[in-house]
Amino acid sequence: MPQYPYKHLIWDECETLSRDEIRAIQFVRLRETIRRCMSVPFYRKKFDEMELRPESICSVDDIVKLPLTTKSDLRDNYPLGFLAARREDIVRYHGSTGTTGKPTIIAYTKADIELWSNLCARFLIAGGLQSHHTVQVAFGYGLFTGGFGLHYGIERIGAAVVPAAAGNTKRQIMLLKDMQSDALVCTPSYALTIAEAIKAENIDPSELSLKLAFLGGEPWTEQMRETLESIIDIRSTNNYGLSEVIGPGVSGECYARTGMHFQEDHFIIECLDPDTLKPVPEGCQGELVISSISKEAMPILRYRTRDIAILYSGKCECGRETLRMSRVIGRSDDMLIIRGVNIFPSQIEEALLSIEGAAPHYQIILDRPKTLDEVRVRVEIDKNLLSDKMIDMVQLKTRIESVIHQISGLHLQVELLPPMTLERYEGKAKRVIDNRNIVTNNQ
Ligand code: DLL
Repeated sequence: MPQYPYKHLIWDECETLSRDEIRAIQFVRLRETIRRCMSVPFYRKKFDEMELRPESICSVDDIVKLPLTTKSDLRDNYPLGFLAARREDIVRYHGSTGTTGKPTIIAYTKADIELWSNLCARFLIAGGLQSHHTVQVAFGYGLFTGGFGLHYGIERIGAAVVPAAAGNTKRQIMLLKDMQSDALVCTPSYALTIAEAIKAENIDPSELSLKLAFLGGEPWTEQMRETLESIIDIRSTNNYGLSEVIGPGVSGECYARTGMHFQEDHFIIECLDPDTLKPVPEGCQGELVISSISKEAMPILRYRTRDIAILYSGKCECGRETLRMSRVIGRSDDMLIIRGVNIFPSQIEEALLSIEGAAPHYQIILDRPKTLDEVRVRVEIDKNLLSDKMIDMVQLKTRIESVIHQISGLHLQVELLPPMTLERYEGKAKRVIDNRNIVTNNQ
């Protein structure tokens, strides 16, 4: 593995500001963001109720005086209630899945896209990408922020993009070989699938030029990284983000891989106890609460990410002094990430409820036998729907699978069960059995 001189792994000078300089920038941008948020009815109402003005914020620490924002606040204001810019100034929309079939819509102005491209460029450079490289993007392109976000970051650096998009593993491998791609961008589980297919096809890794992988969008472990890097000789880095805040580019590992550096000149990070909503001491697990302080179209204040992680401070050998986060250790809600797609059990329940005779007793079983998530939805059906005709049962199963697909965008395998098969619970029903074991360590 080549040793990179870290001084070349900085995209712009703001990345190596001192803590005091970062705080000064954060203060100015936070006040400006509050001013901008006054045009959003949701925030204006909250500020009025709390008698808050931009002048009430006298330091970054005063951020705790500001209201929190949750996914359901965004949902209640679907699609564009959080817009803080004129509709004609919007140049792009993306979306993220939620508890209902409707996504949360995120809007970007030209300046937001510019900012986002730079944020992605920063973590790509930090992880070793260079302008002469070719990068294969195997993320979905569409409402999901992964594909376009990374695509623009790569172009910003001046590297070449192969926009392969997600899926079709054979074609991914062909392109990796034929285009001599230096880097791969996708979810960690898909990277592992590609690596295992390379191994299964007995392709000599020396036929590839792959040296780097930029992986994110879902939880993964150090073990997965080791397996991946034992199959193909690459250096893989982790990157984190979420649509509501901007998309990928909120934080990312540098080549030293000592946690994901937050881009603190554009985001203010808090780590709170999800129950008391009080800050946890550094080094302890808590829920990340993130404010975006440079966005125009949809700035967001104190967004409860529901992602549980640990924050670390201290200067990294790469020269950055920004806060770093551990891997995402878990969630403070019940959201599942299946093959990179966010889904709530309630979405599956919604699908089942729409079919007479299915539900209310169901169970979602998640496994990762190899590298990709497999999901079985076991559902009890009403005795009136039971039939000894195979065709009836197959039709019912297909109907349920297609409603789940319509609501969640995922093809899940449905297993029909006779009444009273599933265990009954006296307290909370255990609807989800997650055997994937993907959140085991936290570096
Ligand atoms: O997944 C943005 C993204 C795309 C990040 C590509 C990195 C690469 P959403 O679809 O809104 O946005 O999902 C956000 O995904 O709250 C986390 O729970 C999870 N997540 C994202 N990155 C990581 C990561 C994108 N590196 C949700 N490790 C977040 C663990 C991650 N979980």
